[in-house]
Amino acid sequence: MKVLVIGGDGYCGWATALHLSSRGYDVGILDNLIRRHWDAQLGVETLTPISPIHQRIERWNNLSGKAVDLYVGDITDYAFLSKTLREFEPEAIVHFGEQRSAPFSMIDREHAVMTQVNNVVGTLNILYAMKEDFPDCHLVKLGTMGEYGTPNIDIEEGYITIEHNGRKDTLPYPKQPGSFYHLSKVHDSHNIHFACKIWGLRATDLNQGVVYGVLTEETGIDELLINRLDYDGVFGTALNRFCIQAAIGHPLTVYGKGGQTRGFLDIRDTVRCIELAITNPADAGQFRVFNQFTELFSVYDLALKVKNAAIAMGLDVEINHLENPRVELEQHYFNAKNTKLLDLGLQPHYLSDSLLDSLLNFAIKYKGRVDEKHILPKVSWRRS
Ligand code: NAD
Ligand code: USQ
Repeated sequence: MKVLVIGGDGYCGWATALHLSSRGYDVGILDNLIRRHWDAQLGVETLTPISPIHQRIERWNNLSGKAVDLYVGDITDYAFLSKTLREFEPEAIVHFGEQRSAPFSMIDREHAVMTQVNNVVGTLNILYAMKEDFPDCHLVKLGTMGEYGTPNIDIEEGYITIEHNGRKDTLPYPKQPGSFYHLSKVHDSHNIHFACKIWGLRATDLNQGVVYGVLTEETGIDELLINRLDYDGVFGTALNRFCIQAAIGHPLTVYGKGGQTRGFLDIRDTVRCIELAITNPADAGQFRVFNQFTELFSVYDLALKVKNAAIAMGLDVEINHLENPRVELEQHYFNAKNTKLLDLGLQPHYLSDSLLDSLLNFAIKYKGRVDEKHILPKVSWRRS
């Protein structure tokens, strides 16, 4: 099967492209490399020394004997996107190619606009290009658990059945996202749902939780295939950041009380979930939603797990409760369903001591590359 991985130079996309390639899929990567540019603009680098895209693809080709096509360009450029699809002729499109940081989207007006234009226009272009030339192609789109926010009732997978004034209907689950980035995902979901309804396209929206870890079977086999691992206050995410902070002896940065609870998953499960979605495509006209996470943790619980694992390795670690730069509930009910991918055969890698040890050791190996001034959060959600 021919699969185009949009955003294939990024954290989830690179791991997924190699996983699919090793499993025999005919993979193309489309990426405009803007993420490397944003890192440069912010003056940050991933913990890991990632090699240039041409070099990492060539290395994969040499080691695995498998070719991966590369298309460097921007999906907000419709002519480029449409030409690429006609050339590659995908049967499935996996769409990771968005601005994915909540803090980045909250820097100022310019970053909010840029995030929403990049994400919403990019996805809308994909929908039009599919409608024009590839109406049978299956779109596997990365959404986020943060589309739902933190409602005081159980979170279903995409839809909820409601009885109101004696009548009953199954409707899209209410959305209460917590940043202009998370809002862009809600806008995408609405656009995709509508396109499935009016044009009969088939799509799966994967509402993914926070991803952690760095090694997958494929990215771990050679240093030139190494994946990015962000630790900075803009692109770094909770568990990955805590492990890197522990490795350099920086107090773990829990925002506020730390009762914020989210869905989490190992990057080895991300790549598997994508494969499961591709091999079990949505029907024509169907807009399918899966919640893609394996476990729920509060931020404080994660910090405690990292602290304990680090102490057992002889590291000296403290937990700091920083003033929360975000506007979010710090103690709340959170119970989200996640059975659809399990039903398709996902066998989760649950967070274990051995994974924490391996991530901590990985962070120690590259700790010389950490620039401490980028650890504390600098972007505030508030007015002043
Ligand atoms: P990333 O920033 O590492 O990768 C995104 C890639 O998309 C980058 O290589 C970037 O250059 C590319 N890109 C962005 N805009 C583009 C455009 N207009 N045209 C072409 N390429 C473009 O992000 P990631 O962590 O790999 O996340 C991938 C997707 O998964 C995102 O949509 C994100 O919202 C979603 N997601 C990520 C996480 C996580 O914890 N990392 C969790 C849930 C959902
Ligand atoms: N947090 C801390 N300390 C930190 C970093 C984060 O307490 O050092 C807290 C945040 O306040 C928040 C929670 O941890 O309550 C998660 O924050 P995060 O930065 O780990 O993740 P988030 O901003 O939600 O975004 C990440 C990805 C995004 C994806 C999302 C999935 O960057 O692309 O969509 O996770 S989810 O959170 O389920 O929406």
